[in-house]
Amino acid sequence: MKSFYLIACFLLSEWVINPVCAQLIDSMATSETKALYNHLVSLSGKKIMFGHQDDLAYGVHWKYEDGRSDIKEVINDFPAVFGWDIGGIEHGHSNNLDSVPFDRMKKYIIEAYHKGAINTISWHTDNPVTGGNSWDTTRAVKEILPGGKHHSFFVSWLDRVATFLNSLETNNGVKIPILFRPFHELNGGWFWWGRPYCSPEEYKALWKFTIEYLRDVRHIHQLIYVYNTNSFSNEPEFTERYPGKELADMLSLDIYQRAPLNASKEQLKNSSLKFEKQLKENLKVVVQIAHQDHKLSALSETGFEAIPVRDWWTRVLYNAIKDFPISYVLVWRNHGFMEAKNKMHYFAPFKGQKSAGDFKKLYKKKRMLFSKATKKINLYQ
Ligand code: BMA
Repeated sequence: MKSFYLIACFLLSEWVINPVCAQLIDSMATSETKALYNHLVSLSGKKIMFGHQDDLAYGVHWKYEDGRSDIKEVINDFPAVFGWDIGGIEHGHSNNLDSVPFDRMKKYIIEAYHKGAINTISWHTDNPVTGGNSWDTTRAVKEILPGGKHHSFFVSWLDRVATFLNSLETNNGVKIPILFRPFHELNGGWFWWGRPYCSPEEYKALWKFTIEYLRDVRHIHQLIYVYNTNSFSNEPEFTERYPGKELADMLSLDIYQRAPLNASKEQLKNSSLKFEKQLKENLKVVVQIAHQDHKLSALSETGFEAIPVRDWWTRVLYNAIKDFPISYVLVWRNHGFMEAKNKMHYFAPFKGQKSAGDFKKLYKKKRMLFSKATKKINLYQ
């Protein structure tokens, strides 16, 4: 059996995860979590799931209407991956930082599970030293590590995270597996846990403490841990803060295409070329390191705000990712009009949006998976 797997891997792609060596870092993971992980391992190199942040909660022109989804209104199917953010849970707030009520989020997460799809959670946590938000870059990491002045306060925050994650369960008491992506975009300079505000050792210590606290102290066994950087210039930048293969299950990248508002055709073309090039270069590093350490990989956040390019999905995004054995690609939230910035803020198409026709083409690609297909696979069994 082993040699069969090895040959199969070799034929597929040199970077596909080797199923013989792949193992969750939590040896006590629940059976549903193990099943999900095993499915992700066997789908690697064959399929890429499509994901969308806050998909069930709101869209560009609506909020909290049961059964709605901007994606569904374009392709008559839901995403295979649903992204959520629990920033605010650390205080026991009733809404997250983007004003999604946690009780609704919980309902959506359970709904997504029953759809046979996957849930992933990030945590835009406030700064535990100042009480400012994630973007308050006052140094804090050192202070919240064991021995630090704010350590026990930070642990009280982790307790709220643990309680929320543990509350995500079905009526039958099945704990819902979650791809958990804390302290994300770690090499950027915008969050308090970012590269300029802590040493690699401090970041790694924060990661290790968090994982061990949730897993070994709070006995949460339904998490798949996702290490995440923003786009990077070279491999050392990607691996500098990597906590090691005993402490992550999936390696992932966040990268966005950007262009000036009302960019000319020429500017859009150039920005697409630049984005595609960087995305490919970065993914190559991510999947190589993932392969080497027998980890899954993903494009955990991407998009082009307000999708100004009609055929962006197939010509730019799909072209760039199709040859990489990533588990999923997730686009960020469809907030709609942002008054403070006087611009539209959305990353998935909606009915009538310029790129909706091209998104239907993406939906038809054999390599892409949405929720009707994942339901058939039975990811949790
Ligand atoms: C950013 C923007 C913000 C939001 C944050 C967390 O990319 O969408 O509006 O608050 O993510 O979801």
